[in-house]
Amino acid sequence: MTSTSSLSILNSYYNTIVEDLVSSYSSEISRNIYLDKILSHFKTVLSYNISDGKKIRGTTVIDTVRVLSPESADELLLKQAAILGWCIELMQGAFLIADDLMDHSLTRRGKPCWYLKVEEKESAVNDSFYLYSCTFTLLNKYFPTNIKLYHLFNEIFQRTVIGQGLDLETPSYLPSIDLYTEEHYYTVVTWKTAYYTIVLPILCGILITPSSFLADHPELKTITINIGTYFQVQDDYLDCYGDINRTGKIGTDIQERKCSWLIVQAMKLLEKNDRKRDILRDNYGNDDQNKVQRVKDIYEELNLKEIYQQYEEKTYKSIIQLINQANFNSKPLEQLLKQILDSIHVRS
Ligand code: DMA
Ligand code: MG
Ligand code: MG
Ligand code: MG
Repeated sequence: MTSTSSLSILNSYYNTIVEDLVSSYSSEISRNIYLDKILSHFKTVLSYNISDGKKIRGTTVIDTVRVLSPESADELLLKQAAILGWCIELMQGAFLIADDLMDHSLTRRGKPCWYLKVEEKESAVNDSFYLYSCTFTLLNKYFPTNIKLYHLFNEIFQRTVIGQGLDLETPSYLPSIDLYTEEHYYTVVTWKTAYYTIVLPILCGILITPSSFLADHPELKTITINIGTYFQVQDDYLDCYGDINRTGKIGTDIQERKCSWLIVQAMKLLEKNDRKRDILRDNYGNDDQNKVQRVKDIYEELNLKEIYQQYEEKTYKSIIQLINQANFNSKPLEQLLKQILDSIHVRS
C-alpha cells in the first residue's frame, strides 16, 4: 500500500470536480454576464463550504477501498473512491449550510457560517440546494449506469433530512426536557448523523470494490450505525467541552434546547433531584449567557465529563466486540471497521 494519505488523494481531485461542476452549462452561461456572475458565486460557495475541514466522510470511502482491495486499488479505483468521497462531502456541505442557519450557529471550521457571509441569509438556502445538486452531477458523470449508487445517495439524503427534521422539532414534540430520553436521543442521531457520516461512506467504498457482496451483510448496518452514533455523542460533548480552536465551531446546543447527549444524561442522573431538575428546566434553551452557565454548572456538579469518558471506553469496547462477533468472514472488513472506530475514538 502506498503511503499517500487518503486525504491527499481526496484533495488531489478537488480541482477536477470543481472543473466538472462549473463547466456544466458553460457554453450557455458564457453568453450571458448575469449567468456568468451567478456561476462564479456558486464557485465561491464550493470553495468556502467544501474545500477545508477534515473530510472524514470523503476519506472513509478511500480508506474503504484501500483496505478491502489493496491489490486492485489502482488509480482508477482510487479515483472512483475520491469522486464518491466528494459526492458525500458535497452533501455534507449542503447539510452544514442549512444546519448552521437552523441552529443559529456563528462559526464553522473556524470561519463565519456561510449564511452570515451572504448578503441575505435566506439565499444560503439556495446555495445549500446547489451543493446538493452537485452530488448528482458527479454521480451522473462518473457512474452513469450505477443505479444502486443513485438510490443509496437519495435514500441516505432523505434519512438525514428526516433526522434533521426530528432534531428541529424535538423541542415542540417534547415540550419539557423531562421528556428527553435516551431512546429518543438515539433515534434522532441515527437518522440525522449515523447514516450519512458512517453508513454511506463505507457502503460507497464497498460497492465499487470486487467485494461488493459485503454490503449486504446484516451486521454491517448495525455496526456502522453504532459507530455513527458514537460520532454524534462526541459531537454533542464537544459542543459544550470542545476547544473552539480545534472544533472550529462555537456550541449552541444548550441555547437551542437540543436533545443533546449531555442533557439526556443529566436528566437521567437527576431522577431523584427535583431542585436541580428545576434549575435545568428554567435555564435550558435560552440565549442568556448566565442561564447557559447555570446549565454548565449543573453538568460540572454531575461530573458529566467523567461520565462521558466512561461512555467512550464502554462504547469503544462494545463496538469492537460487535465487530469480532459479526462473522464477516472478511479480515479486511473487520480491520476497516476497527480502523474507522479508532480514528473516531481519538478525535477532539
Ligand atoms: C449534525 O448535527 C447533523 C447534520 C446533518 C449536520 P449538529 O447540529 O450537532 O452538527 P454541528 O455540531 O456540526 O452543528
Ligand atoms: Mg448544528
Ligand atoms: Mg443541528
Ligand atoms: Mg453538534
